[in-house]
Amino acid sequence: MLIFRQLFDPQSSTYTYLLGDTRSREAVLIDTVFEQARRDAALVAELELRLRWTLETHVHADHVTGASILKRQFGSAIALAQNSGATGADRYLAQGDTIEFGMRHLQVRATPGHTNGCLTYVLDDESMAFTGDCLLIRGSGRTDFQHGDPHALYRSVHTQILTLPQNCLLYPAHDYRGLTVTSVAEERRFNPRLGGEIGEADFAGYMDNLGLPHPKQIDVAVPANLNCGRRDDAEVSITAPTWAALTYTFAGIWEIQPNVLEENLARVVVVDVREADEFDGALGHIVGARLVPLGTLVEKAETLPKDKPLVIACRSGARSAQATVLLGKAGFDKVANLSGGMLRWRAQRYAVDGGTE
Ligand SMILES: N[C@@H](CCC(=O)N[C@@H](CS)C(=O)NCC(=O)O)C(=O)O
Ligand SMILES: [Fe+2]
Repeated sequence: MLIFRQLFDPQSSTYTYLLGDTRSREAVLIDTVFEQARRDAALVAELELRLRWTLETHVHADHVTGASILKRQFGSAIALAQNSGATGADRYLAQGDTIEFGMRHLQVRATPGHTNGCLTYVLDDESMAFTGDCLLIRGSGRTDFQHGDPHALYRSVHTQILTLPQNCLLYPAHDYRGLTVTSVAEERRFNPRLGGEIGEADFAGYMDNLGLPHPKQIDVAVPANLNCGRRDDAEVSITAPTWAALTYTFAGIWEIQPNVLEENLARVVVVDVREADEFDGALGHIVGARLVPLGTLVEKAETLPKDKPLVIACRSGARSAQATVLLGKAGFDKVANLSGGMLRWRAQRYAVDGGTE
């Protein structure tokens, strides 16, 4: 069985794909985005996967890859095309290579044209293929920089992609209209640049007249990606909070586990966002916690300290998760949600004021 997720970066309209083998839990990510590495890492952790590889379909011009950050976190190996000109990868790929994850694998096809180092990854049973910026949904990658060549792209599409089974699903690296997936049969019939009877010269004529502005990030992205996403400038924006060992969730919330809160109780302010009767009720409350019911949190926010970390608690961890969002908007940057709320805190037998056994 296969675990499959399609993830989206709205800034660059990039799709990142997660593929995992259910049995061994080994996984690969295709085309990660630097700014989304934390999100991707959270999903890998929540699905209890072991990230073996981060794969690039090419050296991207519009965003920096998250490959190096993910390698630091998971020890995943970085792979991209031999022809990409990139340094610092763990493996350089060429036509016919395979990337294994558990009992599954991806086959590597060289599909140059958008860049000279573009690859398409085809799943072992040919049910899906990841075409990068070679074939886009009803479109194609541009061919006007990074050694792009419309003739090469035309041949790549016709010999390596449209020859796959008709019902093979095709997943691109980008879509600028929110379209998510297509198939070989569809693109053979309906691709306005490459389908039907359109010939190589027709395609080249089309591409030579696209007239697109260069990607906004190209001057940052290409040098960083030529070194597999290693960069100094943005390292700060991706570092985790240091005041305690927090967990970032795929839902987008920073959480603190009960045992970590217990160790840090003296250094944080616990804000309990339940109602007063719950605060004084059967579950009790954490020693020293301040009661600020969720409905009053925004108006009372200015009474909370900004220099100390805030840990937000409620019954189950749901209302407090929303409280962390509201406090984030109110300008608090050291805020964490107590994972599992008072229910888990009590289940793990940590101390409370009040409450019943
Ligand atoms: N406006 C985008 C441009 C993105 C762009 O040029 N994308 C490339 C892929 S890296 C492409 O081939 N686009 C094809 C198209 O827009 O039709 C940006 O600044 O990042
Ligand atoms: Fe691209």
